[in-house]
Amino acid sequence: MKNKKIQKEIKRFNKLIAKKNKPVSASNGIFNRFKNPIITANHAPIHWRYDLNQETNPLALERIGINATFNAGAIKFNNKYILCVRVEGVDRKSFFAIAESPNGIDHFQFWDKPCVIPQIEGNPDTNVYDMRLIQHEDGWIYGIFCTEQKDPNAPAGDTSAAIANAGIVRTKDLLNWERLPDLISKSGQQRNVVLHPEFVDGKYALYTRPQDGFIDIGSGGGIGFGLVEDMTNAVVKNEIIINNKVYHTVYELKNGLGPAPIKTPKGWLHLAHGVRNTAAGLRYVLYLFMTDLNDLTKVIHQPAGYFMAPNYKETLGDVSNVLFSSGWIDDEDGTVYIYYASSDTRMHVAVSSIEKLVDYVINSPEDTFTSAGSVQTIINLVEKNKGLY
Ligand code: M1P
Repeated sequence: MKNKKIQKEIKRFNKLIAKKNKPVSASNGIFNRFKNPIITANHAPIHWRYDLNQETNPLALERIGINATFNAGAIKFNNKYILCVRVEGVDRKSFFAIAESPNGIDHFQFWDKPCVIPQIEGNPDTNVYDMRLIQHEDGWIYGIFCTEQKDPNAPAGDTSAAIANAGIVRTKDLLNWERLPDLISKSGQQRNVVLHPEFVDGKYALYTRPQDGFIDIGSGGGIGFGLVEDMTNAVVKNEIIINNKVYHTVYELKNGLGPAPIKTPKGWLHLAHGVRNTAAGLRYVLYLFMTDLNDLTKVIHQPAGYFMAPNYKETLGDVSNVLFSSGWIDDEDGTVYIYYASSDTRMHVAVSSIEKLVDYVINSPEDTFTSAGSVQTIINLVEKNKGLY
C-alpha cells in the first residue's frame, strides 16, 4: 500500500497528463497558440522524483526535484508526436528525456527513463542541452545538442566561464544512442548546430552558430553553413554565414537556427531565434526565413521582424522574455506543430500549416531597416486596400 501523500501526487499527475488542450481564439491567422503549456516540470514522472518505498521514505518527501522542461527537439516516430525535452533538475543539470503524445497537442507523457547519452572518454560533458532531432536521408535519426564544459583557460576564480560545442548522437529507436565525436570547427564555440535532413553534393550539411564567447557572439555572428564528409568524424572546414545579425532588428545581438528546415515546393522553410539586448536583459523571439531549394546558402524570403514573441504569461520564467524553438513537426496533412519553450521554463505548442507559413514568409513585407521605410510599407498596403475597407 502506497503512502497517502504519494497516492495524492499520482492522482494529481494523472489528471495533468489527461488534461485536454485547446487553441486560444485570438490569432493573427498565421498560427494558433494553445491554452495550456504541453510539458512542465510537473510532467516529470512521479517515479523519477519520489522514493516510493515506505520504509526508506516514510514521510513521502520528494527526493529529486525537477526545475524546468524546455527547448525540445521533435520528430514524428511510429505515428507518435515525440519530443526530446531538455529537462533541468534543481541541481541545474540538464538532460534529455523523450515525451510522446498521440496527437501533438496534449497528453504528453515521458517515457520510463531519461535518455542515457554515452560520454566521450576523457572528455565528459558537464551539461547538455537543446537537442535537435533530425531524420536524415541516410536512415539515421541524429541528435545534435550543445555540450558544455568549464573553460580550462578561465582565470583562477572565474567559475562561470564555459565552452560550448556541438555534441552528436545517432539512433534508430530513440532508446539506444550512439555517441559520435563532437563537431570540429574553426570557431572557439558553437551552439544551435543543426543537421540538414538531405545530402548536399553527397555530403552532410550543417547549420552552425560560430561564436567567440559563451554568451557573446563577438565577431562570429550569424547562422552559418558548412559541409561535412562524415558524421562519424564531423569536421566543418569552411563555414559561411547565411543569415546575419543586423543592427536595429530583432536579431541584432545574435541569432541561431531552431529545428532542421522543412522542405516546401517554394524553398526550405527555416525557424530561428533572434536576440536583442534591452534595459531589462536579453529578449529572444522567433522568426522565419526561406532558402533556395538549389542553393541552401541563399535566403530568398525573410519577413520583417518576429514571427512569435513571448506573450504576457510566456515572458515570465527562469530566464524571462525568451521564446526558443528547437523542434517542429510537419504532418502528412500539411499541419505544422511548432514546439517552443517560454522563458527557459516550459514547453508549448502552436499550430499552423505549410500553406500558411509559406504564404507568410513569401508575402509579408521584408525589413526596410528604417522607420521611414516601415511607414512606407504601411502606406503601400493602405493604397492597395483603397476601396476595399
Ligand atoms: O536563455 C536563452 C537561451 O540561451 C541560449 O541560446 P543562444 O545560444 O542562442 O544564446 C541557450 O542556452 C538556450 O538553451 C537558452 O534557451
